[in-house]
Amino acid sequence: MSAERILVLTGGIGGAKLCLGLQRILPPAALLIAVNTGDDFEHLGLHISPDIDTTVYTLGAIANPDLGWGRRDETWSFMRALQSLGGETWFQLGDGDLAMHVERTRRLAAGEGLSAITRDLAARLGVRAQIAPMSDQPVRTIVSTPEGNIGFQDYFVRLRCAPVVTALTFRGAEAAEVSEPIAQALRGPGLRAIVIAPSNPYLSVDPILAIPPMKSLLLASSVPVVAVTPIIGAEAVKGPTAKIMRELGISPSPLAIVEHYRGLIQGFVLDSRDAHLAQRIDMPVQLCDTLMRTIEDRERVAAAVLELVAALEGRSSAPAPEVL
Ligand code: FO1
Repeated sequence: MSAERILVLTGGIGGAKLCLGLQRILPPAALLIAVNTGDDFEHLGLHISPDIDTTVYTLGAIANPDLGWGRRDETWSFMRALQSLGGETWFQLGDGDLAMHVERTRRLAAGEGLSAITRDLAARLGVRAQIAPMSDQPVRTIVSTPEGNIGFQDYFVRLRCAPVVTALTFRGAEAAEVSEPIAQALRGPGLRAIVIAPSNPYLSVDPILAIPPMKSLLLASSVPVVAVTPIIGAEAVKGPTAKIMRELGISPSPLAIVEHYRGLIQGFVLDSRDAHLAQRIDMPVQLCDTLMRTIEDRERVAAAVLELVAALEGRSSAPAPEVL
């Protein structure tokens, strides 16, 4: 079998944009996506998997273009009715989105695994790529703050990332297994490369890497592993990455991201605005405008990733620093 598949490790909105670009330029069945489930939580009696849904909606072309999460052309009758009853409304669930959570929760309660449910729901929504949770077992991101430990969505949505982050832990990761579709891809033939999306390294990618067999399989893999920068200059493209880095005592810069993934990646997609930093990165670097506002932007970043992979193929180790 020729090595054709690209495995992407991703979180929410930024990662989903890259995945859409890849889905558009790769042949069908060539894209497998391992999604962070550390953001999952139980809310209003429902199992909510925000990053899975963001990825499914984006690749199914039904994502809300303004919010990045949730569905386009959404209605909010349920939220209004809940509010009139004095219910909890800090986490917004649109009517169409609610159907996803209700159906997922029903199927989980009936004994189906999250991988199987995700595969089926994504296919029903017209997604061509294969999307799988990082694990079928629960892993929950816990944010430590000076006021105590809080769940991820409490930190991210209810408190709008305001608390200072002193540590992040991934409850359940130690005992979790890699989901079957991802484990099979990492063990078997047919994998061409592994791509770490421009998602938040601390909140979105670290929960994936915190699963011990995932880390071992990634390190044992012989295919190129590359990361796309989530930082341009000293700022995150989106979200609280730079804020969290400062709070954890890390100076926000693409160089810190390279350091964070050291030992795992052999190539790095650096934003063209940071071209002056390329000579300080001791592995092949692909320069690219990594801002993804339009569909063309997403395809451009996806193409840059594949160019870097092509340049790395056949190399057992990275030689001298090089800008591609
Ligand atoms: N993000 C918000 O900022 N506010 C919300 O009310 C909200 C609701 C929501 C509902 C379903 C869903 O799949 C995602 C939702 N998100 C919301 C986004 C989400 O919580 C975060 O973007 C991710 O967890 C971070 O990747």
